[in-house]
Amino acid sequence: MLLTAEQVESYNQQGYLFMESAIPKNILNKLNAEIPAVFAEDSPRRVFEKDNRTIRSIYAPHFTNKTFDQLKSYSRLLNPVMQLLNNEVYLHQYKINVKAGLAGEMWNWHQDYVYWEKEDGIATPELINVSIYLDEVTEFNGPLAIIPGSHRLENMDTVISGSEAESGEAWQNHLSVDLKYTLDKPLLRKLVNAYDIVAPKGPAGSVLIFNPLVAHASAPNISPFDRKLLIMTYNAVNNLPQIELTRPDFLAGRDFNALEVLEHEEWKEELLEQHGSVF
Ligand code: 6CS
Ligand code: FE
Repeated sequence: MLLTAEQVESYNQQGYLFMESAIPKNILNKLNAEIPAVFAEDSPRRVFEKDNRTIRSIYAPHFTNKTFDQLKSYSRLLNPVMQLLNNEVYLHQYKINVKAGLAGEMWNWHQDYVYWEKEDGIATPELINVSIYLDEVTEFNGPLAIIPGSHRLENMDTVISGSEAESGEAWQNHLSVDLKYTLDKPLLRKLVNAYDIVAPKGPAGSVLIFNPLVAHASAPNISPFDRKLLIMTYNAVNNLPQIELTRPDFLAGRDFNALEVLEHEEWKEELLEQHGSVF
């Protein structure tokens, strides 16, 4: 499955592409069935909210789970990524942001690329974020908010806040509610006046692809329902980190081999069942 010319153009113009219910139900159920086991793993890959008991994110779920590992090569996701980057890719980062019901904190306005440039030495923004809505996303459970078109402003002035490592690991303020690189109010006022804000809502199984330079944020979750977003970040194979990576392998991938589209038999059959064809 490849994107249409209109979808490619829309992504290039807007910096994001929303595809409602793009993941077949059977595969979505397969992913969600793995969540309890992955959440139960005690590991530094499991990051908590400030309350130290609500899970904020799970990084690199594919390290220990075959289903999440297979997903990175799933044709419906990997083909459009290679099409948009016009390149082969490897996985730079993989996470599940939980945004738990009544407890999931906000994500301040930021660009993703500045973290991968400054902390992982990736020289160009030839990366793509592919997110899958594991839960329904509504206006109440903290949808990802995007300023469409902001990616075309290249790297915006970011505010660098917080010392390297007040407590714990240096990378904690790359992932917490107190982000290290954020966008300040005067710049955000300019951007929102020029481009507005969108927050694509939709059923579980929807896919949101977004550019690593697009300004985005999300509010706390005031609904009693989780808003789990699975996000895989692919990087072009000719855009490898230019430094000796210092962040953990669950934040900055070390396997630079180009990913191949794997038509997992059991997944194909399920597509057949669900959609009557594999497309
Ligand atoms: O530091 C990182 O790699 C992560 N931090 C943020 C705020 N977004 C990109 C990425 O997930
Ligand atoms: Fe982000």
